Amino acid sequence: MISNEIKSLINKQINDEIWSAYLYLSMSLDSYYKDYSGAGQWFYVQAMQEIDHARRLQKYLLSQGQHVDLLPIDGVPTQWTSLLTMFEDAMNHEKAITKCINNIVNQAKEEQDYATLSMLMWFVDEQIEEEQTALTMVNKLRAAQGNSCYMYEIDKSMKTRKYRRVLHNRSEQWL
Ligand code: OFO
Repeated sequence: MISNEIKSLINKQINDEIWSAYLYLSMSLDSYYKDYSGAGQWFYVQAMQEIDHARRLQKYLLSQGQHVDLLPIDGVPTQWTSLLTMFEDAMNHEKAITKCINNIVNQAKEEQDYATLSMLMWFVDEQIEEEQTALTMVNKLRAAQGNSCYMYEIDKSMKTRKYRRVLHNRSEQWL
């Protein structure tokens, strides 16, 4: 059974993951508004994946006999001056999320809570990918500054991103 401290950290992390989804949905909508439909698709997929992250944490709390207390969702920015600033914000956000995950890992280590540590390793690996993906996009967009043809190609390539639901058990059920 997990401690109250771990429960409340995971509960807060669920809120952070859902806030991430809200942030990326906002980025998606701002992209579509500015006719960057590739970036719109890319951020939409990202938003859906964040909901999956929240769901994974919810499933873990339930498995530990805990109630999931959904917290209020704060507002998000709604406009960005460029795709580059959008992706820079996304990259910085992912770095902040990594810190939150590491914070829970540290607490679980301190409590010798191996079940939570095991569950969190998926998130540790996921954050490596999340940060790296955002950094790659930032680097591409920095290189494309002032080159509209290259920007067009980058946006087009982002449109190929597809949502693949993160499954949580072998029978491929949601919970
Ligand atoms: Fe859930 O990884 Fe991004 O925020």
